[in-house]
Amino acid sequence: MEKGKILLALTGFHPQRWRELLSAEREVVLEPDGPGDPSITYAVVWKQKPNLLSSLPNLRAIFSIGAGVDHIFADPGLPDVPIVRVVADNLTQHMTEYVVWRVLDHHRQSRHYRAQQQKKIWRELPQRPAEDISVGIMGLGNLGRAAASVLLSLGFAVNGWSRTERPMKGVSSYSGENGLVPFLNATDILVVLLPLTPNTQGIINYGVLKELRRRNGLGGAVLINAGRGRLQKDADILRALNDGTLKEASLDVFEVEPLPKTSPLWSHPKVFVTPHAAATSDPTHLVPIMLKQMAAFERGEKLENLVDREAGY
Ligand code: NDP
Ligand code: OXD
Repeated sequence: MEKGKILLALTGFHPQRWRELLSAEREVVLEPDGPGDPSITYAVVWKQKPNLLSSLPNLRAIFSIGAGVDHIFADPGLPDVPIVRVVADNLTQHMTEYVVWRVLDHHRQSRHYRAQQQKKIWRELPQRPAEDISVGIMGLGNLGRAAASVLLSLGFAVNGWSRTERPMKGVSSYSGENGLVPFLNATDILVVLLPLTPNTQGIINYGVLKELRRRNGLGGAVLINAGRGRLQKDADILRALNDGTLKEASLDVFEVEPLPKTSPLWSHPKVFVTPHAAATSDPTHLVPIMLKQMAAFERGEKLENLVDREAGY
């Protein structure tokens, strides 16, 4: 197979470093040479412009620079070529750090200690054992399982929910629509690591939050979302925080990003906001994996980490 060009089509990411690294092995362009450009064989993308890829007659595969691919499926003219997503130790490690950081922050009552510090109050709060807290991971995939195993090693009880059955040692696993309510009823801290698909859009709504367990020593249920913003309904989260359905939330993703300055989530005392930064795609780690995959594909080997088009992730 002949080496073709890579089209690097990134929105919201600076292409410079990706381009430099990809160019070490292949020619990279930021725009096709007009519609129907036959020289492009791969596209490396984040939120590519609609219908940009459909015009490329020799496109062999699309590479997402992230683990999520909803940004690719948003293209109404998506061509029928394989889509590869990111599965990489570096990204997984970052996500595990984020999840463990946020779980421990809520578990060890950071918000209360910060408030006490501001008032110079010296008062020890009760310490609950981690084993009394159930962390429920919604989306027990590559990232969810990695986070689950570290949480287990810290002593937390861990539940997992997935589309198909995903047994994991030490984790109480639930699956499918029928498993959702039992999973929520057994969960104190809900960690969302789902992909955004037509089936998961808006899933984090008031009704779902109402099902969370709140009879633990935490003093209420906690939501941590590092999956995608459109999995959640921001207004429902605010309602749940304001009426006590939720005790606190850590949100890395939002229905609209960047989170509009007018959003009450910014200044809500029970909310911790990060700007979609839980696990950033680092080209230094990801480009060598992509180049290796392209070379293997051209030797006739199978592409890895392929997206299931029907499932949407
Ligand atoms: P995976 O595909 O490995 O895992 C997805 C998990 O979600 C699987 O367990 C899957 O079930 C489950 N799932 C999918 N649809 C449903 C459904 N309808 N009902 C129940 N469970 C469902 O993805 P990753 O773990 O690699 O990544 C997860 C998501 O994290 C990405 O899609 C992306 O949106 C987000 N992300 C966010 C980042 C950030 O910085 N905030 C960084 C990286 C990723 P099954 O196991 O049965 O297939
Ligand atoms: C991803 C992301 O999907 O960074 O990798 O959101």
